[in-house]
Amino acid sequence: MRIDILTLFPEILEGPLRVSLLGKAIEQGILTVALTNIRDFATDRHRTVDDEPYGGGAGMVMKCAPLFAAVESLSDCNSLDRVILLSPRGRRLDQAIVRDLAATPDLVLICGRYEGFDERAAQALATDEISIGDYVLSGGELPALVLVEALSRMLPGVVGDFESVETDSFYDGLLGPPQYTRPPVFRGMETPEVLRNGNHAAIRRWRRKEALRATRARRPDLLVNLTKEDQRLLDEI
Ligand code: 9D3
Repeated sequence: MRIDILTLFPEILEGPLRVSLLGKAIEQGILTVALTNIRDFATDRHRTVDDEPYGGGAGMVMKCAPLFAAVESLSDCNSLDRVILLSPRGRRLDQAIVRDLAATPDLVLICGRYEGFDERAAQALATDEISIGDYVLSGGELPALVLVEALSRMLPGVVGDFESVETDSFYDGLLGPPQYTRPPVFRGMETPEVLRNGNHAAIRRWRRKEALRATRARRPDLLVNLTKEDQRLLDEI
């Protein structure tokens, strides 16, 4: 998969892209991420990328021309099939969107700054507008990173087999169960006996029940499509 990211602050993204699972995916060539500085496509003496909003008001708006030129410069290496604005006005990102985008061979992500984009960029340049949630950030760079990390985990070979099998087919759609590691007792606090006695059927059942308990308590909105067995486990609690 190839992702082009257009930003006024490529430095925000450079470090995180080099590290951990994401860094490895890029190093192994499973994922290619190319950063483009939008300012490189401003043509005036001051390399202007923003301007005052028509109609007045606080803040500045990102100009169309550098954005369009930056996107068009990618046409040799990117199909431009999906051009995504990271914007607080976008659809809120979720795993279904991540899954859909991960099936696209190449993406363009455009990070907003200031008060946002000229609406003509949203209309004529972008195919999608995505937000990562209802809180105010200073720009689209961290949201782009969130999206890239979520996408990278969907690519074959990025996440280990054990982890993906466990999370996708077993606990899918629920919060995870509580987890413990050594020592068995820490400051008087015990780990559940069932997790240490080697009865794998009992462990599976305990984990499913605790995943259901946590989901009902914290995220009841996620409790859909329950099996009869899930309903029975919930009734036991
Ligand atoms: C406080 C200014 N707001 C007036 C209604 C609009 C606004 C413009 C630009 C708010 C934030 C931003 C900068 N944010 C992003 O570019 C952004 C973002 C976000 O702030 N939250 C969640 N997802 C995203 S994606 C891009």
